[in-house]
Amino acid sequence: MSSDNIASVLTENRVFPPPAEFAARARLNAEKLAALHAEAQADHTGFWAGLAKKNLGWQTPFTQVLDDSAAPNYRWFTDGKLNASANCLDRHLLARGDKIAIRFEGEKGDTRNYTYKQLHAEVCKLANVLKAQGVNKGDRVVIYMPMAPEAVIAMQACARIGAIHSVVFGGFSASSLKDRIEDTGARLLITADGGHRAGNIVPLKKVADEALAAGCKTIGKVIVHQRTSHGVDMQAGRDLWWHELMDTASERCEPEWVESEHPLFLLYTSGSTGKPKGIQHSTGGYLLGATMTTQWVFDIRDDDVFWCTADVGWITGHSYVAYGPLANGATILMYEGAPTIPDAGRFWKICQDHGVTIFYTAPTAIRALMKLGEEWPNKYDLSKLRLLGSVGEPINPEAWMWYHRVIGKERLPIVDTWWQTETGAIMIAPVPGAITTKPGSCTKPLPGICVEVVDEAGTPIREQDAGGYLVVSKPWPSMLRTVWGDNERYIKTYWGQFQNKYYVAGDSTHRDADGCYWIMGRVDDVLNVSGHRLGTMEVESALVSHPRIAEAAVVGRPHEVKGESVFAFVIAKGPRPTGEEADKLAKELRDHVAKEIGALAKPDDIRFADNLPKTRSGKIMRRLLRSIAKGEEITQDTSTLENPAIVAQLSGKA
Ligand code: 6R9
Repeated sequence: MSSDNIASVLTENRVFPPPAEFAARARLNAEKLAALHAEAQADHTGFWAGLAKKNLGWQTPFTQVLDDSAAPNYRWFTDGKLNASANCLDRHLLARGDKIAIRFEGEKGDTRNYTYKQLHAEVCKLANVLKAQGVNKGDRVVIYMPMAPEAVIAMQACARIGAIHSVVFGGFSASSLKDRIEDTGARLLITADGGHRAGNIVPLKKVADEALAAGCKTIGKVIVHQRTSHGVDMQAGRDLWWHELMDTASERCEPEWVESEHPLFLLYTSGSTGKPKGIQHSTGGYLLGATMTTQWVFDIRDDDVFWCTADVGWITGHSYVAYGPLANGATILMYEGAPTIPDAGRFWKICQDHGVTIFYTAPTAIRALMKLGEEWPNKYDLSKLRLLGSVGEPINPEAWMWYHRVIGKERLPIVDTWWQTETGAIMIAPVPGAITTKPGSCTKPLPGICVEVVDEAGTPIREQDAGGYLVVSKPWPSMLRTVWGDNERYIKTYWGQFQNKYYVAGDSTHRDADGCYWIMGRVDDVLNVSGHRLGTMEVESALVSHPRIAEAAVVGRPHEVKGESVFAFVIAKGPRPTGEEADKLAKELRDHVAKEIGALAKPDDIRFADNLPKTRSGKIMRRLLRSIAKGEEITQDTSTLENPAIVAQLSGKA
C-alpha cells in the first residue's frame, strides 16, 4: 500500500453500523456473534468440533478434534471420514434437488443453469470417467480450465474419488503450467480447447500442449472440454474429448470416503523466495472453514444468488465458488469473461439479469469500474443486491466509499475480508449483521480465529492503536497443512520467524483503539498486482532467463487501479541500451515475462541501468529502488552504496 493510502486509512474515521433492516434478518446479530466468540474463547477445540458435527456430513464421525503432537503440522478431526463432494451435492438432493446450483453466463451472452440434481449427475459422470482413466485416491489431477461450470465439475469430481486437484489459473503460461504439473506429479490433466476473454480466445489446449512437450512425464491422459470449438490438435492415445467420455459414463458414483486430513487440493502461490509453493489443504478442516465463513460473513440464505467474481484458479474461487456456497446449498453465479465486454456495464447488467444478491469482488475491479464512471451501474437495477464484499488486497477508503454509495446505494453492508491461500478461508472480516464497518478496515477476527499483532521479537503488542506483524496464535481447521513435497519449507516460511509459536501471515497490520485491523500490506518481497500474488524473485528469474539480460531487480510501484504494478530495473549484457533499442528490448522483455510466467506478471516499467544499487556486502538496496520507482526525491543515505553515482541513472536522470 502506498504511503498516501496508509495516511488516508489511518486518518479514516467514518463508521457504518450494520443497517437495521439487514441486522434484523441476519443469521448473526451482535448478540449471537458475541455468544460464538465466548464459546470459542472458553473452549477453542470444542467450539470447532461442535461446528464440524453440526455443519458437515460425516460418514464416520470423528472422536479426536485436534492432534497437535507434530505441531506445527496440525491435524483436525483425524479419525473422521467424509467426502467433500457428497457434502456439496448429495446432501442437498432431497431438499434442494431442483434448486439451481450454478447459473452460468459466458462473455458472448450464452447461459446455462445446473440444478443440484444435474450438477450431481455431471460430477458423478466425470468421476467415473476419471476412475476409468486410472485415477485413484491420492493421485493428482491438474485442472487448467476457463471459468465455466466444467471447472467446478472437474474439481468436485476429483474430490468425489479422493483425487487431489490442483487448479492452475488459465492466465498462466506454458512454463508456469509445466512447473506446477511437475511439482504435483499429476497423472492426468483436464483442460479445454480454449476460453473466452475480452473478445479473444485463450488458447488453453495449445498452451497445455507446449507445457507437455517440455516435460510433464507423469501425465498419461489429457481430457479436453470443448468450449470454443476453434479447432485444436488432439494427440492420439493421450488426448480425449470430455463430451465423448461423458456420453457413456454412468450418473452413479459412490463417493470415496476419505480421512478428514486427506488432501483435497494443492494450490500454488508465490512467496518471497524460490518457486511457487504447493499449498496443501485438507478435506474436513478446509471444508468446515469454507462452510462456516460463507454463513458468517456472507450471511448465506436459500434465496440468495451469490456471485464471487474470482477465477477458480485462485483460492477465492476455491472457497467461495467451488466449495463454500455449494456446501451450504446456495445458488452461485459464474461468469466467463472480462468486466468491460461489450461495455463497462457488464458486471452490473449481470447482477440485474441474474438477480444477484451477494456480490464479492476485488478492490482492483472496483477501482477500474469506478474510473469508468457511475453512469454505468446507474443504468441497471441493482435492487436485489443485499451484501457487498471485497478481497485480495487492501481497499482504499475512496474505493470503499464509491462501492458503498454507487453500488450499495448507501444501504448495503460491505464485508472487507482478509485471508490468504494458506488460511483456506476468511479470517478477519465484519459479520455484516453485527459489526460496525470502517472504510479500509477488515475489522475483527471471526469466532475461533486467534489473531495477534507482534513486534520484531515476537512479543504481542497489547496496547490498542498499534502496528506490527500479523500472526495467528492458535491452529484453525482450514489452515494449510504443509507445502507439497517440502515440509521444511512449510515450517520455515510460516512458523520459523517466531520459533513455531505463531503462524506468520507475511502482512503487517495496524490495530486501532476499537480493535479493528487495518492491513498495511506484505512485509516480504511479495507484490500484489491486481490482487494477484507475485514474488519479485519470480519476475527477476524470468527476466534474467532472457539471453540479453545480466541482472534484474523488481519492486512494486503504487498503481491507481492495480494497487501495485511491476517495476523492473534491468542490467543488459554489453552496453546499456538507450533510445529505440531500449524500447525494443523492453517490449521483448515484457513478452518474455508473459511467456515465462503469464501476462499478469508483465512489468509496466522497465528501466535499463549500468548497475544496481548495492551495499558493499553485495545486497541490492530495494528500499532505494522502491523510492526511485515511486519517483520520490531520494533523501535516503546512499553513502553505504558501493556505487552511489548509480542513483541518478536509476532515477532516469543520467
Ligand atoms: C484471499 C487471497 C493473500 C494476500 C494477503 C494480503 C492480501 C487479501 C486482503 C488483503 C488487505 C484484504 N489481502 N485480502 N489485504 N485486505 N481484505 O487474496 O489470497 O491470493 O493468497 O493473497 O493478499 O497481503 O497476505 P492470496
